[in-house]
Amino acid sequence: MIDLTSTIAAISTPPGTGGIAVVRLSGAQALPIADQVFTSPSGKRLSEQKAGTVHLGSVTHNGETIDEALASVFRAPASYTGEDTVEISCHGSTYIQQKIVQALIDRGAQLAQPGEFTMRAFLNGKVDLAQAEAVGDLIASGTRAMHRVAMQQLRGGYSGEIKALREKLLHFASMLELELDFADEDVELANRNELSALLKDILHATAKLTDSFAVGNAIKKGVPVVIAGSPNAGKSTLLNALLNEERALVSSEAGTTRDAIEDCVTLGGVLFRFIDTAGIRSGAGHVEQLGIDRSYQKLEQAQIVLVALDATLNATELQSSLLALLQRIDGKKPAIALLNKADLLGSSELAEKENILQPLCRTLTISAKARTGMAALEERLVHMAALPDNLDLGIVSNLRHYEALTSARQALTRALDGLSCKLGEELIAFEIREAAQHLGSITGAIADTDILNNIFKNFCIGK
Ligand SMILES: Nc1nc2c(ncn2[C@@H]2O[C@H](COP(=O)(O)OP(=O)(O)O)[C@@H](O)[C@H]2O)c(=O)[nH]1
Ligand SMILES: [Mg+2]
Repeated sequence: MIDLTSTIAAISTPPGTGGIAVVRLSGAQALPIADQVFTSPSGKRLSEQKAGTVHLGSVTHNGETIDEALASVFRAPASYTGEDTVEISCHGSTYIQQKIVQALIDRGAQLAQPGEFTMRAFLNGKVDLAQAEAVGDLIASGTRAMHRVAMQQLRGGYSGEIKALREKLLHFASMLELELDFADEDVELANRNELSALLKDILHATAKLTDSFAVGNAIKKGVPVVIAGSPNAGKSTLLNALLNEERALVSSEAGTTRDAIEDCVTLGGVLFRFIDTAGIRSGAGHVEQLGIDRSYQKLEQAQIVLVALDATLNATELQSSLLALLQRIDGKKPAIALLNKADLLGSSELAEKENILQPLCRTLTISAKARTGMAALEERLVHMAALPDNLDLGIVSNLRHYEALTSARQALTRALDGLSCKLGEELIAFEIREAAQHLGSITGAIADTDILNNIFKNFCIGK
């Protein structure tokens, strides 16, 4: 069970030494506990101070002065957690931080669990569950797009829409259930045409949200860019150049890369996940063939495809190599052909080959080994990964939400099918309630302890 009666304390700033650190204390006993360790020169106790005030004083424990610090006083419900809260800003020595937490625990506080402050904010109705999760995303945001998506979710995002959809579903479910009570009289409280139209609307709205997950997930986990091409084209060298480190094994022996290697890097403010694949060729041995199959799978997941080509090959070989890959992706994904190993060719020969490839696919000339042409490639990638400008509403980046929405869609589809083949109202009501339950799990209208523990265990302590 989740216990809200205790008063919890933790260091809220990152572990280690810093200029200052913040120790947070929240719960019904926050002020009385703080009074036992914090003294103002005026002698006035924190529990006598107004909400939203900050006080300079000393922190003492067992007769020893630990620090000169600032204490901020918040009172329920106007605090992050919705409870009485004291935040002590102290000097950032790890010794001082730990001593202060120890002093608070000795006076009756309990050490907070990861994310417990935010969990309390949720349980006390300060934020819904999707907003609480957004706090974790906001802290983890390393790019502008991640920050924007987390920020819109923190501000309510699609929570309002989901709450409204859920209420409509629950209304219709109860109408259908009420009809059962009048089964003999054959009344129809829930208009079937209206219900069918509503289900279609809701299905459309949830589909829009689940569709946005491709973008949301790319923002969170990096835009997936697959590097594909024949063996020895320089794919692994290119991966290393893009990541600016020696991540993948490079060898002149064909078929060295047999498994996909991937890593993330931020370019121009966008997080990319580059995926190096096994070179695609016919006549490969068994293990290499498994790698090639993986390459095809990875191509499926790609948002952008880089086709590495060895510029020393003749024009016909280059063309057929590029065409084979373009056929694979079937025009479904944006691709860039990379005429690699430019350092080995004269400029006129290079220009000639580039002209041949350009009509098939946008082509850039690079040397992955000498790292030339990389700036133009990066610029192109950033341009291609540009996010929609109307990001501000309804981008789902949270896997839990995506799964809940997908389950809701399935239940809604079953309900619609049930309506069209005139299934009994109790079965339709059951599906509608199921859809409503999945929607409710997103905002936390329905949330059990396991779900909560699962969500908040990934938070830092002190948040
Ligand atoms: N001269 C030159 N050699 C390169 C370039 N890129 C890759 N290579 C070489 O080509 C060979 C195959 O490279 P690798 O990255 O392992 O190719 P992969 O099989 O496509 O992953 C290695 O010997 C690399 O050093 C380049 O831009 N210029
Ligand atoms: Mg390789």
